[in-house]
Amino acid sequence: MNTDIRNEHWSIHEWQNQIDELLEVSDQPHALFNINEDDTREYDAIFLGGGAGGRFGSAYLRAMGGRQLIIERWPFLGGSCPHNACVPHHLFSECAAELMLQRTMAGRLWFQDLTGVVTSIKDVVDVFRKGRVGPHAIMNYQSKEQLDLEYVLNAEGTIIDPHTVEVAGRRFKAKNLVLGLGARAQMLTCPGAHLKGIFSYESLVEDLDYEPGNTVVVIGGSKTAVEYGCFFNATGRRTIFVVRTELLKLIHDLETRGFVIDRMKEQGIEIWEGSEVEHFTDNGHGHVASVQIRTPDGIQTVHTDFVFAGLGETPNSEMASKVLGVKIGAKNEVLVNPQLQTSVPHVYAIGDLIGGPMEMFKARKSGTYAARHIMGEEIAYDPQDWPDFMHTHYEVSWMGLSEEAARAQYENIITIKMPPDTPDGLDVALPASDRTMLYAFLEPRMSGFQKLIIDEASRRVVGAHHVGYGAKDSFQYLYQLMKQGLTIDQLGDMDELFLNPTHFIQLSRLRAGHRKLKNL
Ligand code: KPC
Repeated sequence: MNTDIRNEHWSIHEWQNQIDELLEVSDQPHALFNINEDDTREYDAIFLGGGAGGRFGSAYLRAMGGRQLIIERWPFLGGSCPHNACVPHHLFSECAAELMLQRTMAGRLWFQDLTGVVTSIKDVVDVFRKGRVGPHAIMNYQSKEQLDLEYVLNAEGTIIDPHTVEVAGRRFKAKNLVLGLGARAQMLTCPGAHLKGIFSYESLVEDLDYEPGNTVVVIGGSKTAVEYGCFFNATGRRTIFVVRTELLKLIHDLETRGFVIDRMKEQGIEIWEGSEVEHFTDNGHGHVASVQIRTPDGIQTVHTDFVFAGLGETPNSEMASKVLGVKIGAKNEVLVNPQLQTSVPHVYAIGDLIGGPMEMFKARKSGTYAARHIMGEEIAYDPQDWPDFMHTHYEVSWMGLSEEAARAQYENIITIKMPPDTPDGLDVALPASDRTMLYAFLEPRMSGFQKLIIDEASRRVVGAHHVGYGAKDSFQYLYQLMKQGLTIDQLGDMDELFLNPTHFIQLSRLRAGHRKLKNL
């Protein structure tokens, strides 16, 4: 069944009800067509996939006067972010931060004693599952009523050729095809990996239908594994990370990484590095009962009914490779040039489909850059470096060089740190700001860590690192300034919103008067 919704003008709440219903009956084909049949122009582009890349690319192309069409298999636009990736992970990370505060302050002020209390994982997953159609509905409403985009939802598009896609019994033609088919969670392959109770970020929010027991095994040592693992730990469960090499290699600054890992260990997290899962055993009903793990000290068996695999993602490049013959890289990613063009004329690829970094900014930017190229602009996009972040129980943000890389690259490096290097170590009441005030006063070693890295000769900021809360927002702007050559003097001349999470402006001002810079 297909429904023409061009003349429907649903409110966000009405959209929520529609999406809820369509998600409930996902086995019955029911496409929603929002096509402007009055527009007789040929489409400039079909965006196959309505995630962040397809949506932003479409909006940009439409804004430039072009005609676009999005074809999306889910009943909503926005892709994996609001459905099973960034949005749930931020919800879980916020819970981890709240629970760590609650547990740390237990028995003091108004905080309840949570000693021995294990809080529900399933309840939080249910909160997400119930609420996620809210953002979904906003994406659909905004795209139709405010951005005037054309789209087909809730139907899988099939590529016919570089100019043609078939969806729900109709064929659409365009001058160009933009592939934004996303990526999927990498699966384990060892014996028993098919058992129930072994989750990825995708299956967790779809399939969790029981309350996990008190032991969790997390496989992987990078962003997804750590972000979910810290939440499970914060609920009061024994949490073991099984990491093939080392934990959190993506945080290059060793001091920052050390602070992050030490605080994870303080929360009771067990980190088994140099270790790999050999197999899982069945409890007799198709559910995981235990995990056999090869560690540097021999085989260990952990009894658990709940395993989380955070192994990274694989681009969904199969259809494009098979039907169109687009060239694929070693990690299954569709290869593109700086204009986002694939090896096949008139076929572009954007977002997670083109490989790492599988981050929102790249999905959105690559979509808009492809649109601009299609509309005749000269552009080049090469996502080489970017400000980055992740969550443990804290928010960790970084940009530019690590201290080690900066020292290798420049003759003299100056650092400005909080807490400073003193015999007191971390046990001092700074940094302190929003969401770290209670730690600063009651558990100072937990109040965070921050470091600014400056090339002495040019006085330029070349790196910054932050563990605490609220710095992500400043880093996305600070990074632009850093790329433009921001000096310690210019940073110190800014007006800070006191108390602010990074303290960098005030500390730079204290040192900026020195012709010969010193550490602080
Ligand atoms: C939190 C949020 O922005 C919802 S998910 C975004 C999807 S999109 O706007 O298409 O990048």
